[in-house]
Amino acid sequence: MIHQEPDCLFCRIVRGEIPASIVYRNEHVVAFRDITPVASQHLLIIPVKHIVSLNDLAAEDEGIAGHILLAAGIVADIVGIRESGYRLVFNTGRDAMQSVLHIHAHLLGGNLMGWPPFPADAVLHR
Ligand code: DGP
Repeated sequence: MIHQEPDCLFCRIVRGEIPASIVYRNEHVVAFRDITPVASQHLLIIPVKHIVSLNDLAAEDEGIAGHILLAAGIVADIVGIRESGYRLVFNTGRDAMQSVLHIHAHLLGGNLMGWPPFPADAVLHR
């Protein structure tokens, strides 16, 4: 039995209790459109298993981590950005402004992006 949390927003999307625009799923991951897109194509790829963040990945989750990465190319193909390019972002913790505590990869593309991804006047912690 895969671990899930009853009240986790993304676990509820996995279980179909909250509607989402799902573009791909297999037994390990689900990919759906972000409700507040910040790029022309903005998908979230999440594991079926409830894992809070990258910090909480255990050695036994090695396969899940791989399935998230493998899904990125598949989902990019489905939404038509595999060749034009895309970015995969795992917001983790406070400074990265992670807001949903179920690990998710943001798949971003469909338009030219800047680098670095933070404002030029950002205060750097040294
Ligand atoms: P983060 O800030 O990295 O934790 O990203 C969480 C993302 O989840 C954010 O871009 C908005 C998205 N999101 C929040 N609630 C929902 C929802 O109910 N449905 C969908 N599709 N996306 C959501």
